[in-house]
Amino acid sequence: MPSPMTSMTPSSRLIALLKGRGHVLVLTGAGVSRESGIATFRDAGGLWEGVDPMQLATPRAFAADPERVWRFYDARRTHAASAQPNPAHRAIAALEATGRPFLLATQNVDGLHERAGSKELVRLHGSLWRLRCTGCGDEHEDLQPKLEPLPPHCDACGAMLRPAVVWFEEPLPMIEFGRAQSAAREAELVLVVGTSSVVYPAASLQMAALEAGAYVVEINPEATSFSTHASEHLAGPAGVVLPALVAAAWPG
Ligand code: BJW
Ligand code: ZN
Repeated sequence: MPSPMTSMTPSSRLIALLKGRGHVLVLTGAGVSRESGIATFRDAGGLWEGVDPMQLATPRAFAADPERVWRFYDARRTHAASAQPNPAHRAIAALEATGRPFLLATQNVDGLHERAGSKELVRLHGSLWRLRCTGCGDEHEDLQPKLEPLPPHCDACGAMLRPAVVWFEEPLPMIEFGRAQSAAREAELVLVVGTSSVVYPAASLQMAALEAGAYVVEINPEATSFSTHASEHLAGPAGVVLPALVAAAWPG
């Protein structure tokens, strides 16, 4: 396996692919929202620091202590509601707006891509802004950050509501993951932005794209478990690297 080019400067191949008309898939993780002030999971100071994720992000944890799990998600809803999309979210929306075949598959649940204007988007791990009933299965949008009292209950059947996010040991939404897999097979260019690439099956998409022949570029200030496989690694924050890529491909 050849080692990837690690650099702050995009290659001429990447700029040519950006200017072209081929399918583009963008895969994002928590790092893309870091510059909006939203913590990642596994970096220093991240959401999992000093916390066992299995005590917060599994169906078993929710069954054992729904109020604790809800306090975690309520705090994140409150924080995300006051956060703003950053230049990385906007650059991804600008790339889509060039009108080429495009898909954004995000692991993020914060809603910042949508607020930046992304339209062709699949949410692999659900949304902080959707609630699902543990009794009747009804799912609906709820944009108010603070839910009182916790845990909230279903108006229709009285059972507990849960955040419609994907916890460990739960399957990803089939249609959304299927769209991302198809895009990984068809894409000419894949940008993997701000993810540690350790959570499966989301992290299988970048490998699938490589195996199908795509040029796969990782944008991350740190090396990850995917870096040695990437066709190119741009070592910098997404909010700097992505706007620079857009400016390089479409000057003026
Ligand atoms: C910057 C930056 C800047 C910083 N700019 N970058 C093998 C195959 C399949 C599954 C498994 C497997 N091995 C184990 C599993 C199970 C498990 C798994 O993957 N575990 C691993 C951790 C070992 N997977 C699952 O359980 C999944 N489900 C499943 O497999 O179901 C099977 C099944 C089938 C049929 C029936 C039943 C079951 C589900 C996974 C769900 C993950 N959920 C979470 C929580 C979501 C809700 C919430 O938000 O609370 O998703 S965990 C958490 O990790 C969250 C994230 O989306 C996900 C990924 O994290 P992400 O985004 O990569 O963040 P970080 O913090 O890890 O990385 C941030 C990166 O940003 C870093 O690299 C920084 O350097 C970088 N960065 N600043 C750019 N400015
Ligand atoms: Zn219900």
